[in-house]
Amino acid sequence: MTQLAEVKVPDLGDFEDVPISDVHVSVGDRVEAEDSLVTLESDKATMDVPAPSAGTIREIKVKVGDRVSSDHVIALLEAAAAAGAGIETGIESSPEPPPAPTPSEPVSTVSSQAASVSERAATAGPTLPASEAVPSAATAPVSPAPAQARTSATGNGEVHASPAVRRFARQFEIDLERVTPTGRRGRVTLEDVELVVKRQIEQARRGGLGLPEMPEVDFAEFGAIERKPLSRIKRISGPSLQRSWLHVPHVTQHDEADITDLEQFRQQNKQAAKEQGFNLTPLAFIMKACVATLKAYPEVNSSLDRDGQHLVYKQYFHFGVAVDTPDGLVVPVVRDVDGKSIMDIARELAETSAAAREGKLRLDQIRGASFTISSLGGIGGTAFTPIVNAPEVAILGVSRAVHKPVYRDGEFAPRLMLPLALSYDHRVIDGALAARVTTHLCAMLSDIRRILMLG
Ligand code: CAO
Repeated sequence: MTQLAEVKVPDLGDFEDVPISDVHVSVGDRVEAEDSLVTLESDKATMDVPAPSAGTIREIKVKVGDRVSSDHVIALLEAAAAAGAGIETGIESSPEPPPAPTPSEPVSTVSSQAASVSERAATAGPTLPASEAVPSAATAPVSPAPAQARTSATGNGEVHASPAVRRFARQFEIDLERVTPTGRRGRVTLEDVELVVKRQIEQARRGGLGLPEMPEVDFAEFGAIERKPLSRIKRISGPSLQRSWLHVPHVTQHDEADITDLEQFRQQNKQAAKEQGFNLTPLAFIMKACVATLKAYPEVNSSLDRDGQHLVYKQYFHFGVAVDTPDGLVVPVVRDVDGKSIMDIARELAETSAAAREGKLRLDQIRGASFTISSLGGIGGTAFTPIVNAPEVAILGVSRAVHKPVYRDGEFAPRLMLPLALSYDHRVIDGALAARVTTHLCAMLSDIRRILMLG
């Protein structure tokens, strides 16, 4: 004969009218003994009501939000042949009274697990609230089935985890579906979630990128060494370079500008500059050309707003210029490049780079850049990929100009080609825009008249 049995809320001790936070089964579901049927969740405790035996759910008498107390009937279970454990009176009563339930996992296990999590979380990060413990485990008599915190596989593809684990995961905003379960029958255990929490804390500690630690190497093992402190500049610039490198998705666009005519013009005017006490280098022309290009493509002179949803377009053209000093890289700022003549820029470049090398820059001389240029042209090299000086979104790297045979008008001609490398923040600048920017810049530099027209 079919045996339908009432599954009741076990003795909850002092707890009454506890809301049901989850119903895990539907009518017709086959369940195994101890599968969680519903979860009760008060502000002090969370507990599962498990199936007392294997069987099929024939009726569900509660829904999420219902409030229940001890002995409230939550479902009718058609027990499998030899079942009966924990089932209250059979409606079509079974011939034998059911034996007392034997929980496969002592309830106290949950409390001790929760405690161990609390202890570890306290050292690693936010602490767990006391409500994580299951008071009924310690105080309530267990009848007819224990208010135990466990969920087991129901074969429907859901994540299986106890309420304590679910609650813990919720508090740390961990998606249980992304936790690798190691428990019995594919259950997610507290330890599994703890592992994820630990990893996230570790990740946050390393700037959110989950970088593996660099191994420590004892170089003295391999030969003589000398240990010297980093310069103050390197100690300051290092972390900010690393921050930019890690935060900004970098791409570098390369191009070459034909500066043959520009160089001719520069040579014609070098002496005049020298007489005024400074060197007229290609950099002053490049800076002026950059103003025109940034005006044409204002995104390059922008920054991402802190909310990540807006761009801040700067209507000023203050250019950082990377200066190589004996103590490391310094980036003084030439302000309002748009309003200055090429000679003025060259003069200011000479002054600020001298001040940088002497360590005499004031704070206001190194702040407020909207775009940066790093020129290694005076030193050598064919190309490099500069790091964006975040929160700026682009930086121009300039390498040494060399004469190359360029095919023009049906023949090869020697032209002075200047290698350019525009590194940019790909969140703000698309590749197509970057290519347009360098093309524009090359056009400006290739025709000195265009730069001179800028005033
Ligand atoms: N191609 C060919 N020659 C170039 C050139 C280029 N791209 N750039 C400069 N030159 C020439 C100059 O014209 C000058 O020669 P002349 O005296 O015959 O005209 C010579 O090289 C030296 O120039 P400079 O380097 O003294 O002057 P600059 O204006 O080009 O650069 C400054 C100034 C401060 C940027 C530079 O001195 C400097 O420090 N560069 C290093 C920047 C750096 O370290 N960047 C790396 C950052 S990432 O780690």
